[in-house]
Amino acid sequence: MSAAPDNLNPRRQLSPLPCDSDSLRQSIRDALVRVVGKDPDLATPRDWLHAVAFAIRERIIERRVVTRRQFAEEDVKRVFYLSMEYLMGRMLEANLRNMGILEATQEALSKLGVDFREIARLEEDAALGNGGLGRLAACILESMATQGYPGYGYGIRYEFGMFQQHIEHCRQVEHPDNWLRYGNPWEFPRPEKIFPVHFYGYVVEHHEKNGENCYAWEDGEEVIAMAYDFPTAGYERRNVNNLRLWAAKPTRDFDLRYFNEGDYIRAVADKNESETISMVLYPNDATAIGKELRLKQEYFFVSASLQDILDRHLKLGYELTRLADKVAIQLNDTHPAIAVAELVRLLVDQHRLPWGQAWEITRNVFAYTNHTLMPEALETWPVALMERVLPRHMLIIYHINHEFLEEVRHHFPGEHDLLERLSIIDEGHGRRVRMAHLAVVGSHRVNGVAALHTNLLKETLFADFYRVWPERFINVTNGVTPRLWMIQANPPLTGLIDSRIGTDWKYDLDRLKQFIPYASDEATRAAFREVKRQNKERLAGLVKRRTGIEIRPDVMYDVQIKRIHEYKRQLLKLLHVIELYQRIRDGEEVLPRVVLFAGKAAPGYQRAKNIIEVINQVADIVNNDPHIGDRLKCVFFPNYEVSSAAIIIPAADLSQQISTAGFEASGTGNMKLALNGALTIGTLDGANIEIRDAVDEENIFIFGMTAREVAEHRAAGVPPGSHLDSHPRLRSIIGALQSGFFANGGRVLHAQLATYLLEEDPFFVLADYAAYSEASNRVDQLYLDPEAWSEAALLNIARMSYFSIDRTVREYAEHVWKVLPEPVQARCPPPES
Ligand code: NBG
Repeated sequence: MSAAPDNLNPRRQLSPLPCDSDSLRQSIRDALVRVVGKDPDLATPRDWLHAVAFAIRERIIERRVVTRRQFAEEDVKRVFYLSMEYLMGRMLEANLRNMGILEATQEALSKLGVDFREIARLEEDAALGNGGLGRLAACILESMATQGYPGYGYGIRYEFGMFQQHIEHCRQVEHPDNWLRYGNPWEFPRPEKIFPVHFYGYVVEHHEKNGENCYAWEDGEEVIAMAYDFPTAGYERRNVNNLRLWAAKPTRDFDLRYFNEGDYIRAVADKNESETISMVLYPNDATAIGKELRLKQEYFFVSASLQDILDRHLKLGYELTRLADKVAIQLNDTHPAIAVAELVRLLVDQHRLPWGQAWEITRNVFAYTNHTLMPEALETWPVALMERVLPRHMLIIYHINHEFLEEVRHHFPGEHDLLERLSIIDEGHGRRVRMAHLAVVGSHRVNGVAALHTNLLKETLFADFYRVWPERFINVTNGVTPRLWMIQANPPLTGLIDSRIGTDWKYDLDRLKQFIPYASDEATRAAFREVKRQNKERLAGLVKRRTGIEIRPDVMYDVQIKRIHEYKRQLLKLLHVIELYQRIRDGEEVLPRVVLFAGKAAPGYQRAKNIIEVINQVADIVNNDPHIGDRLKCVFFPNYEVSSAAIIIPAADLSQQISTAGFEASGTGNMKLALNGALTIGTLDGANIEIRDAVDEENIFIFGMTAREVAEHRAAGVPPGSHLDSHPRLRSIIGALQSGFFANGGRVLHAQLATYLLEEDPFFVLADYAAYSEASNRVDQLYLDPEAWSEAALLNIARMSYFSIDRTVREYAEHVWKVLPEPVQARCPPPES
């Protein structure tokens, strides 16, 4: 590398592209012709979208180069985030805003006669994730860039992301998400950044002269991981970090053997088989999957990422013994937990470090975030499968487990049960590898994602580990990025806040506290109601386009938007819709409202799919009943994704966070909604508890059993049906399901759901119903007083600063990663210069 200053070294000179609207217009038009290859006279809106993306990415990548150089020069410690999922959503507006050139670009486009809104809507969501876990990963990347942390994301470039949900005859129908159909202008393919990833085969043990054993992993198959880079820009032209996604490629395009034998078809078939590894995202939210392909995906991206990390470390001139000084790796849930064994393998087998040293480095490098307590969601792999697919890793895991259990035996002599419970190998269920145990043993920090969740981890799932290593467990409550979830999603509210307290809060959400006094200001409250009305009109337009249902903008918008899962209790809300329907039919005066559900059900999760079907059938009856008119509308909004969330959330008045206490690790939708001035009706679950502490009890509607009470209730074995005895309304709601009143001829499903509730009800819908209905009445009472409601909503907004993802990332940086921010300062002109 040359030591000459950049301005003297022609190779290192960067003359940043100007960012004023005239220059942008020029760049966009040039990109249209030279990159997209279209005559402006013939260009389609999608051509323009791609032209803008190409013009913008030139500017982003320039910042990336500057950022990378500064990191190299300053000898920084880097953090690598390993995640199977990134729910990035649309990139155009986020990139423009974060680069500080949104307005200039809009102006440039309007001079070119192109409608920005129209082309922005054409962009496919990058939906490489299922739900909260993937969206959290995206928020963390954005925050690391905004705050200047040297942070890198690693994941998989799935050809097909989260399925597209269509509703046909009330049912969810899954369509493939072919998001790369038109190409992806944001990515930089790196055909030279490739790493081999090995599967199957067997292990041969050699005895070396120095008495140590060494192992060779032989035969089997090899797949190539090829990098695609997605630079991610921090807010206001700060650092640009990189998200590197791996695609699987065959080792050689065609297997020459088959090719030479004339079996062209076979050669191509092998090629396609390698590529299946990065073909599709597993739809999987808190439900178990045990598929060989999934294990291969996990290992594939982990192995490529670790090889890349070690490669970079060595190229920067560091010794491997210093890995933990320069590198922190975060395991996002157990999906990448095989990384623990893979790093040991690379250090011991490839780089020839002694076991003890490799193991110490490994434990100091990794940290693990747990995102769920649901036992069926905790990954375990059959030992036999692991032995076949990753034979070397299985040996390493045995070795790790042996040393670990020896250590435990030493500190807790005589406690055989403890050893069994802690073991990485579960001997009880046909021998399985417990990936969560591997992650805990191989990490120096383990965190839950909300205070309650972390406490429950310590008391239940990881109670034994907590006994062994109490200092390893910490809490880092989740957060959300205000750039997307406020500034981009809700311009009218952003404008209102700016007009009252200035714009500093955008850089430091703590300053949102200055907005608190405005909650008691009548003019601000009135302005807030106007903001909500505008956002509701925007949503009403979208609902009409997507579902054909007309909704009024002048009623309460009551939303439950999240994956469909029994524990999240969409059924509880649905029973309440039936209650409201019956009360209106009984002639009662009921607060007019729109109830909006949105969310996908994992394709193999039949009960969740049934819930969607029943919601849609109830909605059909409710929405078309002339007795009801527009006093109650029930909408199932199809294909919930980041871009539609950004339209629903700002319009919501009421946020349903009604999971069975003890089951929702944190929730982040709860934060986004409160930040946008929706009031929460919720259980004492996940981050709801911390939201209550932040906004104060009187500005949130808490109801139902606590996690402890749920456990007691379960232990007491109360028959679910008994809750009907004291609640005649609940009896008639269940009766309506049993009779098939809403079923439009297909009674069976409704009757089945009723029986399920009466006899099983594993998530205590009936037990919590009375409390929920009572809390909903309190909600309606407050809503009838617009001044009081607006005050509470404004206090929710102003007191949400704790839930900024920037706070979350700072906590990880300080308590887990030990990395410092390295903000890029100079060398890039401000956009308008
Ligand atoms: C989810 C939890 C949510 C939490 C997100 C992000 C999984 C496995 N877990 O409650 O259900 O907010 O993770 O931490 O998707």
